[in-house]
Amino acid sequence: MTPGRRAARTFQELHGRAPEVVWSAPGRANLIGEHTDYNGGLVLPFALPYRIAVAASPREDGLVGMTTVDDSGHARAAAPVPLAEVEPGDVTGWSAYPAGVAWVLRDAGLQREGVELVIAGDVPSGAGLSSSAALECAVALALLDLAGRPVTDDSDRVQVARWAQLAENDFVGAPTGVLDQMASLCCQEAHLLLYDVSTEEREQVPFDPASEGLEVLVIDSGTRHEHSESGYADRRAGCEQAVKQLGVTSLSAIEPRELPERLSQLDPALRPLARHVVTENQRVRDTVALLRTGRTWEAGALLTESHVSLRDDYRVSCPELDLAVDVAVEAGAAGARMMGGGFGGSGIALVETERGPAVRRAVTDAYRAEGLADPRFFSAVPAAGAGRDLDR
Ligand code: GAF
Repeated sequence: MTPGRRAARTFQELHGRAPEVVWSAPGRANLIGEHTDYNGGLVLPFALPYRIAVAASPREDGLVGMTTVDDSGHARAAAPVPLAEVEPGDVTGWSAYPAGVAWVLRDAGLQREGVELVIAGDVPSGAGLSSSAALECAVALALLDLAGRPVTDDSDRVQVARWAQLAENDFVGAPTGVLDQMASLCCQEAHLLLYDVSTEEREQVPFDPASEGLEVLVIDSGTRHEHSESGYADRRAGCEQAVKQLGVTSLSAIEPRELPERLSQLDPALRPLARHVVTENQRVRDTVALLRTGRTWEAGALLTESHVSLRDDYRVSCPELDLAVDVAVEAGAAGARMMGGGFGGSGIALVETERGPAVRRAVTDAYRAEGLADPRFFSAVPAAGAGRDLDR
């Protein structure tokens, strides 16, 4: 059963009526362009065929009711939140995401009444595939629809992404960029989304690796290191310091040719951060140029360069992701890299479809040899972005 159908059915069972609206939003993979978003740079994500769906109807008592339902039909309700009074810090755990979105829309003057939400999804959680951004986006779209402002126009989606990011930054308290929300809202089937965070320019880049005998293999390392949140916040703060020292608008305003001179003006501890951001933006441009000319295989080398930069300069990888990347490349992948915030989660490898099973086996064997739990794999095909869930 799809998440949308499960959410709608559970809503009916719990509340004795059909939900007024059902919207869903996907998790994401990012081909390349990591830790560039909050530096005003370039990202190149695509939507995964895994989604979070939200079934919703208004409630008259001013409360935000939130229930999740898992694939075996087990429902779990969070304590309802009073919309008019809720403030950051009041809600913790998973329900902080939907409550945060309601809070943002309340302050924007768009959410005036209570609401009942039932949430179902199949985005693997804790795997760095943006299940939380998918949840925020699906909730935002459902609430806007109930408020009489259904989002259909492509241009409204950037605003929704900003609201969802605000919920995550200011209500949940995670200082993330806008990559995940933009991917969930603006990606299209069979395309990558090239997004420039500074200019807000967007472009859909056709992406069909299967037509070149290739696949994007997602490797879930099954690990999540404790310092992932503090590590992310530290890197972000380091980049902000570098911006101040250089007097630039963002690290992405630095051209690759000015990099050596700019680095020499920086505190040595901050140089690797700036180098990663500037070179990563260039790798995104180079990747798009290769894809546009049907040279997808060659883009693999850029993925591996991105990994090396994230590992050595930005220092957000971890031994489990390094192992997956090294072994995938040794086993014949065109390239591989860690993906997302880092310190655990998933990596991706670009592989010839017929070599996929050998790459999976090699990575699994290497994990076993290190006494690690088996990683999980899936072949990721670019799917549709968020929308009204009609499949129910
Ligand atoms: C996480 C964040 F949520 C994104 O905003 C982005 O910074 C990413 O890490 C790194 O590219 O997914």
